[in-house]
Amino acid sequence: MSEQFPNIPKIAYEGPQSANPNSFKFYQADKVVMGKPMKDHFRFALSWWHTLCSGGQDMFGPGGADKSFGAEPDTMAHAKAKVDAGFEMMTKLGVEYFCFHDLDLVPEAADIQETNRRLDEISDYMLEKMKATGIKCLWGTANMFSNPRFANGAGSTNSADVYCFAAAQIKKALDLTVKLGGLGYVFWGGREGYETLLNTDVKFEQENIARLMRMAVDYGRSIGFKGDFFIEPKPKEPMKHQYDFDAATAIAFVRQYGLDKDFKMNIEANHATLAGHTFQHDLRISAMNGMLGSIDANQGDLLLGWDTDEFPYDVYEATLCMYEVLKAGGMTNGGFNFDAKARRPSYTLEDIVQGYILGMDTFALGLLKAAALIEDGRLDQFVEERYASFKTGIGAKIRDHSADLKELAAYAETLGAPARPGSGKQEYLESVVNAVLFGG
Ligand code: XLS
Ligand code: CA
Ligand code: CA
Repeated sequence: MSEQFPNIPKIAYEGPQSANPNSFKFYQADKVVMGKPMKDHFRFALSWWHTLCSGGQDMFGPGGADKSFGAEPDTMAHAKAKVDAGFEMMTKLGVEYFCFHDLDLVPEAADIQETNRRLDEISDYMLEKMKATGIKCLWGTANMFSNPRFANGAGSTNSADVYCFAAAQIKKALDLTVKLGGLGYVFWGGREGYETLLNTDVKFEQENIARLMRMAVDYGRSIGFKGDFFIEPKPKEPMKHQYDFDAATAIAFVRQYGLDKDFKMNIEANHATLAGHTFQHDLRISAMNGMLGSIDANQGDLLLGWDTDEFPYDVYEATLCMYEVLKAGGMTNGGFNFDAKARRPSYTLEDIVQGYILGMDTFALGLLKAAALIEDGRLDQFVEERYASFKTGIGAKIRDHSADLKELAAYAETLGAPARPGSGKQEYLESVVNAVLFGG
């Protein structure tokens, strides 16, 4: 089998001074940070769809990236060539995991039996490669949004037949995830949402999504899937209203329908910002609810306002992300999937490799700086002191539920002029972040 990236060597750490574009400047897989090697903090994963399938097309024209990998597109030979290329790229980058949709792996056939046969064939081939390289599966999922049959959603469709088709895809995607030893199974809302209330029964649609998820959990557990199910929130695109808007909405959903023992959140940076939040916000909301499951590591462009899925280079964002991850104690079955693509004008395979290098270096730097922020301790200390009035006296009584509204009102009457809460010191704290990031 011919090499797909003959000009790309195994990517090694050469340090920040290196001028070699095909080297890591900050990512050192085995460097121990806060008690764990870098690679174990991350479990970096390759996204099959962006990396091996998409040619960079947009609404105005086809992409310029050639993803044929020397084979005729839409054939099983091409599916295998993508496996070869993917494993070559992961091996060269030291990326130890991958994520996939069922239909990233093989072309969809006219009927589900033939599609499933193709999936069996390709997953046998992938298993061989996994055994030979030690590369593992982070999570699997089903593409229930591209085919026009899913125009009105999958779990939220108005058609019972389409709903059953979605069930068949989920069943097979779970079989594949278990076969490949995947740690997680993702539900991204896809087209689970609506365009207009004039034709939509929102309550029924949400109940139906929950029923499908419950069936997926029951089936997954029955075939030995021990990992986590993830919901990946996104506020819009492709639908105007997506039901899994953000972490808070998705957490409320899994609790409402009794799915919270099996589901956690897969937080994507670009989806959080589309929801009008920071990436850090959705991570915090997930973590404080014990639901920080996994991360889709990318970034959006705030000037554009759609899901641009860029390789992350913003070190501030990566630092604040890693700050949340470290404080949460890491993720059990999760990792950092680069749901990211090179820009359309960056159409060579080398550009993609360099996208991964950029993303891995950005997060490595983020990890180092987040660890430094925690070690520095000033942020933690400030927050601790900010709420100190709740540790003693009337504040302690509020915390332990031993005071009622009358007692608080009586206490307030003894205070005279209204108390002020103390400065939030945001500017000072931001300067602490800068000092830790750039102070050497
Ligand atoms: C699309 C999503 C998708 C999920 C997996 O916006 O990011 O790629 O991660 O279905
Ligand atoms: Ca996205
Ligand atoms: Ca994603």
